[in-house]
Amino acid sequence: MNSSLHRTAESPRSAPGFSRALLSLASASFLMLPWGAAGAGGPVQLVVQEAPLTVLGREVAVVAIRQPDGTAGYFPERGGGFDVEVVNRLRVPTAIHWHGLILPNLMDGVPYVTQDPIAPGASMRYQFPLKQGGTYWMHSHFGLQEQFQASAPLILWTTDEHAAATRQHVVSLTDFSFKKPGEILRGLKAGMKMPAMKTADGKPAAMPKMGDGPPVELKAQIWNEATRSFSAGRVRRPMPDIDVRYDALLANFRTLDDPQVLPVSAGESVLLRFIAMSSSTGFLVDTSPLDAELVAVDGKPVAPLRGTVFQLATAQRMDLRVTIPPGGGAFPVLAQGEGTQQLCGVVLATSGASVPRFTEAQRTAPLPAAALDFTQERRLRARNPLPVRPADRVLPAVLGGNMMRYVWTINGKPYPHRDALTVRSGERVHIAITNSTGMGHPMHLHGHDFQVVALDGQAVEGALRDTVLVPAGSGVRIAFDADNPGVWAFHCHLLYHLATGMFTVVSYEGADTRHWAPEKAASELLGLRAE
Ligand SMILES: [Cu+2]
Repeated sequence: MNSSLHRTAESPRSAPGFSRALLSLASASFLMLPWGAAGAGGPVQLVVQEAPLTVLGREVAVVAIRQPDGTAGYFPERGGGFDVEVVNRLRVPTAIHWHGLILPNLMDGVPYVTQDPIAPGASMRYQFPLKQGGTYWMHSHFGLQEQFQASAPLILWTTDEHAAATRQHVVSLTDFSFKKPGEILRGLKAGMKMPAMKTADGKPAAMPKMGDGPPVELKAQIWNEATRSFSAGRVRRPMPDIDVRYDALLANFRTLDDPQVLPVSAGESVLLRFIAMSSSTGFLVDTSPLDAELVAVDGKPVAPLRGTVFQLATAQRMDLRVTIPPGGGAFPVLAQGEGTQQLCGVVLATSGASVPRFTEAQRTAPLPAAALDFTQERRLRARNPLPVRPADRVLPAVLGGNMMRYVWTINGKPYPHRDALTVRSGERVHIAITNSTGMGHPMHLHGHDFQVVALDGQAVEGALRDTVLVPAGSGVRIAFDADNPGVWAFHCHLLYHLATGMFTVVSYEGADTRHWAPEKAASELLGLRAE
């Protein structure tokens, strides 16, 4: 079925037959147009509005973040800086966060931390110099709104990013439920986690813990020392603990029964910018039969790693370079949801290649995907690591939860509270994250690049990131320089964990805390409309 998120209701181009062309607009426009707003006179408008999306034959209302011409997202040149006016055309408040950007604190877009929400009909301007290049994204940070697909690409162009490949495409990966997010959350809180977890008489089954279940056959990413590359492997492990089951996974907002076909040329090198915009799903991305090279994570370059299977946790990004064979053809690139057999994907196709439809059987993976782990993380090396320096401060962050109440915690406390992780300007800070729960948590620090410096107690000179997965029972130590004063969100990026407490702030001594109002945070869970 055609999904039509990028269609503008007001636009004459909204005729259904044009939706395919418009869907590729986000990826095509920045290749062909001098998109920089610099000198164009004023900010680029990003309108947050309801939009129709057809998923599996059913039309639903979602939230789109689009420029007036229908382009989803924002593609600034670094030299021109960031200059956006967010216009709220929803019937509820919103706030849009620029995920991964190093920016002034009050531009960060987090309601009740760095600003008040943007009221219906109101707008807010965000203007600051850009310090980074690469693959980033934007999403609503207001309540559970992100689950309404309120997210979009944010590609920061630099000379290096333009030069990375002559052909570049964005591939956004997300999860979709016909249930409203409020309903999903109420279900989680009621302990009625997912249909598969009900007993035969319909009662909720006991909460399984990671490692509790019997080992089953799963698809996992494995590292081959002989070829020094990643590939798919069959492993026997317990099923990953997944707490939200979705109706579909979407790649560039389309299901696999009508995937987006991305144009490529025979023999050319293509850069695919993957963004995990999902609310609660991690992915195994499979490029086979094409070999790929992982060249950046979270927008930041890494020493290239080859393979056909790569891991992408919720809210992370990765840039994969693939080379199209000289003979051309059609090449599916698939993403499978962690702990599921669900697939989504795009097809890279040379001109004139026949693009076969995915049969019903091909739209479901033969084996569920194993839990994401350190197989890939442990081999990542930052191209531009932090200068070597001892830690001035080590902050523990113990991830916990109470499954009977569906409450998630950092250092034993569910947000909201006023116990910030405090740092002082000029310090090298480590956060030692340990995960005492049975689920993996993708932890995101706002406003800073951090480096992964230890995995399960073993020192690594790992990747620079803004989001790192801490698998069940594991530990990750991250390092960053406290050089950007403010009050910065630090949280699990699984939406229902963040909404039920796995959230805190890193606060600089003496920072402007006027917008930080934790007591208001949990009271505003509205998404598309008042539910
Ligand atoms: Cu979490």
